[in-house]
Amino acid sequence: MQFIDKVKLKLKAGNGGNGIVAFKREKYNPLGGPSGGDGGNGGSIIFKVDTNKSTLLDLRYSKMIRAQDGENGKGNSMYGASRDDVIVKVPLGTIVKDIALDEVIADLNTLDSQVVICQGGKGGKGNYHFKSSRNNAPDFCTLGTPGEERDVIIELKLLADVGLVGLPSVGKSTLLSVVSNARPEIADYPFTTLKPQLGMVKVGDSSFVMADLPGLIEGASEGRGLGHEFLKHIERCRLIIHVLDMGHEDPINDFEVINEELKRYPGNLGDRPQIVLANKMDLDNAEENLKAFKEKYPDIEVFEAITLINEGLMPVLYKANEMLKELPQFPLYDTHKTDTKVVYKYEEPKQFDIYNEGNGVWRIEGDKIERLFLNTNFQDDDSVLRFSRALSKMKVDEALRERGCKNGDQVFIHDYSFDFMDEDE
Ligand SMILES: Nc1nc2c(ncn2[C@@H]2O[C@H](COP(=O)(O)OP(=O)(O)OP(=O)(O)O)[C@@H](O)[C@H]2O)c(=O)[nH]1
Ligand SMILES: [Mg+2]
Repeated sequence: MQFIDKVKLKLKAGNGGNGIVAFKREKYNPLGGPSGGDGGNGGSIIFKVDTNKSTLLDLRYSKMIRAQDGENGKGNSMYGASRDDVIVKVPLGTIVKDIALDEVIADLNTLDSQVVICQGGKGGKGNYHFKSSRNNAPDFCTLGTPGEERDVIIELKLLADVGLVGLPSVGKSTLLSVVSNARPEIADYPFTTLKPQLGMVKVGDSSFVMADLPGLIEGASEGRGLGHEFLKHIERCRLIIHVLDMGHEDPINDFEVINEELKRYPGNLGDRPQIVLANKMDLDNAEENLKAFKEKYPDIEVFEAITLINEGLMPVLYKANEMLKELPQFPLYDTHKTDTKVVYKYEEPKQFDIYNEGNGVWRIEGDKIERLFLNTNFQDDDSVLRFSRALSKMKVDEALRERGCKNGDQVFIHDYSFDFMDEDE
């Protein structure tokens, strides 16, 4: 299970300042000499890994990052000021893709990774520089070179930090929905959630990724209720929030059943750090059940909540955040390199989903299709042709038609849209 966080940015390094032409005018040296100084260098834009970051959230709001231009040279052979580089701090596991070049230009996958993404321009030379025995009054200078400019897509691949674990219908999806921007399906029947859902949770200045996992049942470790399938996801989470429905008949038993399944799973997920969350404290029996739980497990810290109305959850999030700081990171992903392109091992991506947004507007989402989209340079006809061929190979048109998409309807993939043209009509 991977969470792909994606941000599109414009980057512009500073231009180099221009050299200038100037001559000294001194009292005892009326002819003077060339004295135009050099321009300063423009600032570069550098991406640097910062282990305190685990998300791209703070970049999401900056559409453009630019470094300052170098100052022009001055008289008296004085340099113009060079400008500081802009250091953009990103989480480990960030890759930077240049949209126009259509390739990955940086892969910040080690703790000390630091890459110049846009080189600042060099300052030009003032005429002072060009003084020679043959020309002691040069009247020319050079201009600064422009700073590099790029449109990039920044992507982060990471695993969930926290997994929500518990029996079906205890309120896991409800929890994710109130603490993050994820919108999982919520209903009072078991196995509402069949696939993990991820959301970004912000706590103070930090944030972490929370995974809403399908409910577990007794026998899961032997495969009951898609058990292995579901338990597998928990393996990738550093911390478990064990959610209990305190309105149930016997939450102590529920708690033990789940822990037993975790323990039985190969690799012993029973060792994974847990936070115990007593949910649905609004229900009858809840207080009584909680009391019994605390008597049975006096050493376990229990957090009480009514997730439905977002009550009691802040302390849980803070606790999770604190614990995560101490817990080791798992390796982010396996990579192997071929030439300059970086290839990531994905789980087999889902082809695509089609959403009907009404009024003849449709949206297509899906890992594979979105990657295709990102790899397409829409300024380039060949590239666009390749894109549309790939779409037809994935039978996107057919799927759209089946869902009721009509000629002239608008279909969106990311912020790109095209008019639906059904050739069969
Ligand atoms: N009374 C009460 N009901 C809650 C609370 N939290 C969640 N629920 C309800 O419990 C039911 C199940 O919630 P979900 O969030 O779908 O449960 P889940 O754990 O994700 O369930 P599965 O996906 O099936 O494993 C829903 O009807 C929720 O509205 C709570 O604090 N109090
Ligand atoms: Mg659910």
